[in-house]
Amino acid sequence: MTYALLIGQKSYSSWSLRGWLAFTAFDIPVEVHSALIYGDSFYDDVAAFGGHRTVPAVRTPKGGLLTDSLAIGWHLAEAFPDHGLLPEDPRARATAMSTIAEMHSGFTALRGACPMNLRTGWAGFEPSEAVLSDVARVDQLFQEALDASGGPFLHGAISLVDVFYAPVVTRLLTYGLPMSEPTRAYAQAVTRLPVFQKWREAGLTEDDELAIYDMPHLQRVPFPLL
Ligand SMILES: N[C@@H](CCC(=O)N[C@@H](CS)C(=O)NCC(=O)O)C(=O)O
Repeated sequence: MTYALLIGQKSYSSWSLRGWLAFTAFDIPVEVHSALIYGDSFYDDVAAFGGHRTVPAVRTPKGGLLTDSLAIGWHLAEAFPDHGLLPEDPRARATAMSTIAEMHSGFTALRGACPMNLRTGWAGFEPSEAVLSDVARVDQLFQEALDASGGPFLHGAISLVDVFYAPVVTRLLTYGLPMSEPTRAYAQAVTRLPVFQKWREAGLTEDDELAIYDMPHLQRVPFPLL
């Protein structure tokens, strides 16, 4: 028995991207199943998998069920302690856990105003004060971690923190949000990751474009691959 993971559309489901990267960025085998968010049978498909109304969901080989990306990350870090999901150094590990939790429960203005869309970038987006405040905090977290680790990822080698912030990085890029130079270099490291590129390219071929993700009054620009 292996892990089974249920995800939504790759171009649009930011929590699914996190769930999938938590396996694939660390070479943990997983069988991937899909359900269409906004499709007529979405909730039935999630229930048939064993989940409850949202993706990602995971069935563990021992019969456990994880219905939340944070639980998936913590579970895999515990089950695969040698795969580098969290930094070894206790101080960096504490910071990493806090940074992940801050993302999971926060940045609501940024997340609300700038949905993840891996197909399209938007020119002319005017961020509110609340969005700019979220972006400034993200930049601060990135700069502090990169200063301490030396990069190229937040804690040196890729870890769960990068997994949780990958859809934040793409939002910075696709909505043209302000970034410091270290954050821009970090964004490049994330978008050049082969696992990220694999996910994005699969989304471009598999997913229908969803009009619900259109940004009225903004101009479409190609997705910025730095
Ligand atoms: N807290 C959850 C959030 C999951 C979530 O909201 N997923 C979205 C897709 S990105 C979803 O399934 N939305 C469907 C709905 O809420 O109806 C997690 O971390 O996994």
